[in-house]
Amino acid sequence: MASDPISQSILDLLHAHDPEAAGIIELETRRQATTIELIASENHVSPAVMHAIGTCLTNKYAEGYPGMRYYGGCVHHDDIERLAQKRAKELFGCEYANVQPHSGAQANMAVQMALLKPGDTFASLVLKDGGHLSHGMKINFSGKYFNPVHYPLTYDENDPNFEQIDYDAARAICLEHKPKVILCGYSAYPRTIRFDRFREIADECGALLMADIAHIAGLVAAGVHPSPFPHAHVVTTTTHKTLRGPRGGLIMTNDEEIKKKVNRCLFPGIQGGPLMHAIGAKAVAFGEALKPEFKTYQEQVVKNAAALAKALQERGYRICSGGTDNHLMLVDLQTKSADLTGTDAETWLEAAAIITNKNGIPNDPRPPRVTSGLRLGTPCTTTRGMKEPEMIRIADWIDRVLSAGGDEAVHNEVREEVQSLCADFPVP
Ligand code: DSN
Repeated sequence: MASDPISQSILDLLHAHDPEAAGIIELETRRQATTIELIASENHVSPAVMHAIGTCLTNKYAEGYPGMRYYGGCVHHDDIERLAQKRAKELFGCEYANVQPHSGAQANMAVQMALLKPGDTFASLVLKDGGHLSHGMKINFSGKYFNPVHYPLTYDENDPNFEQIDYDAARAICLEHKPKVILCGYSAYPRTIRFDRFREIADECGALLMADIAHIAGLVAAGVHPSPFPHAHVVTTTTHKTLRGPRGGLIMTNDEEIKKKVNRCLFPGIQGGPLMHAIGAKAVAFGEALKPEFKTYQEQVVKNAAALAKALQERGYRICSGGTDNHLMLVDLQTKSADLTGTDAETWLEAAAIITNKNGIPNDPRPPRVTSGLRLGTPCTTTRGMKEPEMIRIADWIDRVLSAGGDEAVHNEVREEVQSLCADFPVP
């Protein structure tokens, strides 16, 4: 039941060849079609991107970079990688792009290895406030081999910037610790990032500015969030979140010396053969993102997030920082019921065909496996063509499920309604 005929014929072929694997993939196709996906870091790619990643480009070793490979037979691989680079540079308005990172974490690792020596200090937002594992978590490479110091959010409820980046405190911490790199860009931060402000701080303390725009890349490409260029010295991203490409990473810079170091650190520093099928699909996705429809899509992503946040607020849920400027929001479940945890909310909503992820909220009293929050995002629902009226229905379903607790009858009732909406808004 894939929604385009080519995907269906590929599934049919797979069924004839390997029914066991095909059966599992078919079930996942059905799961995606019949649930509402609110995980902020996911998206539904176009059939063109989906097919590009399933091509013969996967057959080839192409270690090295275009024109400088360690294997013969790379002529078309050079062309597809150059095309992906050219489109990435046009999309983000920068001089150099490395399209080879297998993921955002690999991209971050390559940049950190390029700009820092073991033991060097860098500044970032801590994971529990919305950062990422690769931004200095103690058991991640970034926290083991380097010395992260963390800048805070504003934790004073009476401050108009409550739960937003405290730029003055960030400046003070950076001036005190003199990090070599300041890292901005986050995984669970609903507000606009002031790249210009971070660059001022970086200049003042002699640091380089690194922006990880994995979550907001699509918004940046479409001009609905300020660009990290020209402020950041180096920018990393994933390609599969709001950017709506295949799973993978991307590194960009305007600085030739940084480009050289980063390229060497990525290959041969931490990666071997690039995933050329993913690079082919990145080229296709970047081509889509250069079209005017992509801007309209991203504008709607932001409008939908605002509508969902407002509808939840009207139903008694506190949205951290008071709202959202981008594609995601953090819902403080404690304001609905003191006993309600992120784990329960995620489980009950999944039973009702609404897929979310539990997420810590700033100053969360509960541990990360439990949490007091949900992170919700609108990239997937918007890709399916849903707009503000559907966001209000979704808020209503969320409230019904969470108010009913573990009541299975309510889960079943809501699931039927959700599935009926899904049928009207097919996955591409
Ligand atoms: N795991 C991703 C997310 O969900 O935000 C970050 O890489």
